[in-house]
Amino acid sequence: MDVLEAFQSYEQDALAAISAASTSEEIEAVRIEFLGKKKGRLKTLQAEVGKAAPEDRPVVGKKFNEVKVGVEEALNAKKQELDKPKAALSAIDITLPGIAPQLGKTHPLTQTIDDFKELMGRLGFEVVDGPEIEDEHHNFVALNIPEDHPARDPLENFYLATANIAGGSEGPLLLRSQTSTVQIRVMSERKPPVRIVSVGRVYRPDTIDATHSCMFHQMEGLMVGDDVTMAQLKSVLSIFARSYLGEGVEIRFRPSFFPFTEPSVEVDMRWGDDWLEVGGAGMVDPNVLKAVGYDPEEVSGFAFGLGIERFCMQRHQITDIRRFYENDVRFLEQF
Ligand code: FA5
Repeated sequence: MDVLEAFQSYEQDALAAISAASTSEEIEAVRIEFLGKKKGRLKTLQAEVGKAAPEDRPVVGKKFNEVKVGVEEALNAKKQELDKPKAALSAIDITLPGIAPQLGKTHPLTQTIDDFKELMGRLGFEVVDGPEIEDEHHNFVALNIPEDHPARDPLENFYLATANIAGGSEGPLLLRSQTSTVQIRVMSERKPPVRIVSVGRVYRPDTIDATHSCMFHQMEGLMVGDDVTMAQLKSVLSIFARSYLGEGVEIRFRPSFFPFTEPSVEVDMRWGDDWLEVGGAGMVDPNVLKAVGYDPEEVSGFAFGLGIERFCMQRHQITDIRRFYENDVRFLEQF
């Protein structure tokens, strides 16, 4: 019977095409070709069933249905297989809560340092760097600190048990005890006017308590030029303190002494019922200007050195400086 042969070749062609299809698009093309309602090859076969002799019709009709169902099933199975990635994707439950990645944070002192640099930049001060390992010339001599001054006592400093490998100067090396060293480095290299700040670590063998550490940070400021005055120093420090700590900040300038400034002040801030010293400042001493080759008759300048930790403590109501160095994430993640 010709029609049965036609069924067989249809079935063979269809199954071969189904197994050859490798994408959803291809399997859809196979479906249209072999099972399509309008022009598919099945439609032609169906017409053959109608043409069969009446006595053959039950057999032909049954065979037609078998072939049709077989091809449909094979096609659906293949389609499901090809659609699988999509099915797997839709099995992801997007309503489940996610796992939040733990983000790192900047240390509160680093945040303060960044804020300081930005604020002073806006006031027209250039940010410069200086080395933490220093010689006595930059840490003491050029700063007008005489040999017998208590600040030069070996027990008050971290001297290094190493030869002077820095070059350019004689004598022992130490970890700098103040950022004022950078004043000397900058003025030795540049002609006035100078307007810089420098932020960094300093080291002193102080007894550690709630407001003292043996390693801490300072921001040095220096402005030298024609007619630089104490009034300008006070307004720069007041503007700076108000910008960082808010308009309500209570600060005072207390007469003091530093070998490298004259007159000198200490800067205090309200600390509960008391005051906390946050920095030292003053007009650059003529001896310092001379040591770097400037003429004190021509230029004047002011300088200041602020304790970064103490400003940060003020801002965040931190009552113990040791918190900064304990690496306790419960503390650090609050900033
Ligand atoms: C100085 O270091 C001067 N070089 C400041 C200066 C610069 C004066 C320029 C004049 C002109 P003093 O030793 O007072 O000064 O320290 C300055 C600030 O550093 C202090 O006010 C305080 O805020 C901070 N500081 C000092 N010692 C410690 C310490 N052990 N721990 C934490 N902060 C400290």
